[in-house]
Amino acid sequence: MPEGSPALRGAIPRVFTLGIAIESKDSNLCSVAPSRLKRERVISATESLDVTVSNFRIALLPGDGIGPEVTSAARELLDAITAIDPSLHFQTEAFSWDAEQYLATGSMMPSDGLATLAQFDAIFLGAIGDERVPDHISLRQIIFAIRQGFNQYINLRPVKLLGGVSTPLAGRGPDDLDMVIVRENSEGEYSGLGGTLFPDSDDEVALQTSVFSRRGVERVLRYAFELARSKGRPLSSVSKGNALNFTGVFWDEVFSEISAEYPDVPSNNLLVDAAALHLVQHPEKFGVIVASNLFGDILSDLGAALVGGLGFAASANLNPERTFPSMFEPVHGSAPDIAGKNVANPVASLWAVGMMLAHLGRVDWEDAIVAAIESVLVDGIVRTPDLGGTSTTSEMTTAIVNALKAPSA
Ligand code: GGG
Repeated sequence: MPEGSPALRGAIPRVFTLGIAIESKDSNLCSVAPSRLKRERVISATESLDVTVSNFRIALLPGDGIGPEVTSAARELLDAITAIDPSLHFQTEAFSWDAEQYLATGSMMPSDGLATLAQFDAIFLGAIGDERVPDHISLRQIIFAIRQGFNQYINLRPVKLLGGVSTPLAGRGPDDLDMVIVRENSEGEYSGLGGTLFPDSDDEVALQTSVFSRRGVERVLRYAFELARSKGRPLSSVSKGNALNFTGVFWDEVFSEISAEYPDVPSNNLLVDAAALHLVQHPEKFGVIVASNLFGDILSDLGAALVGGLGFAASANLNPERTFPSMFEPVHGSAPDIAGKNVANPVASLWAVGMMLAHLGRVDWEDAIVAAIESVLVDGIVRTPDLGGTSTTSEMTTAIVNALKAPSA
């Protein structure tokens, strides 16, 4: 089993003293090689390997728009977990790395931002995006900088219809819509490489370079196969080899090689356009979907639409080797039209907290959080406006927190 495979998820309790070895003061965050920031795991002489420390340090990046509101919901949930199980403690620290910071300093994140975050066990991100800062700058300077800088090459996005939520697909229910999208998260179409020639002229040219490395494609495919095997579900690899004659063909070739290592996992290879069609027509056929950065991003929004909207789309940016902290976020953006009104659906944010706990070794708490969310949705009394209700973000968060039960032993 390769290192960092899903079967190892949660298998590394915090029995380490995390010493931090930071060498970089590089101001170009994207160019900091991950290895220069990595944490040294040092087991001190007095520590025993079977001592589990349950104090987790969580960096909070509320961001812009509705980000602070959904991050407050996440914080409330963490407090509620500690109230139920005092042996689980979360020490949070919030950083105002947002549009205001950009306007004041010219950067979304300080030059030592990654070095600061490297000291945490996990990162929670609310939302990024403000009309005063071009999106390609704000996203690149914080979300992509963290994903690439911390080698978070897996982006997990569950697509699961919960009880009490309706799907736009006629005649379909929760049994038909239960899958996970594994999106390559550090290269592909979002590598950030490219340039422009002859700007502001009739000869203007823009180039955006897709990067598909053998290491990058192999590791995301292996991760997805391990996940499919652990769940006993089929795997669909999504690409576009008939049009992308270099990168698409390469992805398909590597998929064919890796699939030979997993003869027990039923798998198929779909063109991205066909995948979009089949997701709507036959969602029950999908278990795990693996795709490059762009295709995974697009299909996960389609998936969100099938299970109630972006308010239900949670995600985990994982560094499976745990050399760096992983980052957890709702998929939705900053939604400036409803920012500050306390009406955003907090479910994606709370579900992302569940994914964070699973990564920190407490998958039982992820299950408990999703169960609490589902019980509130099935009751149908407390609902934010995106679900046709009139409840506030705070009311829905409190209802979910009140429904939370300790995981069964
Ligand atoms: N909640 C995180 C956020 O603000 N996401 C905005 C976004 O567009 N992200 C792009 C991506 O996930 O690649």
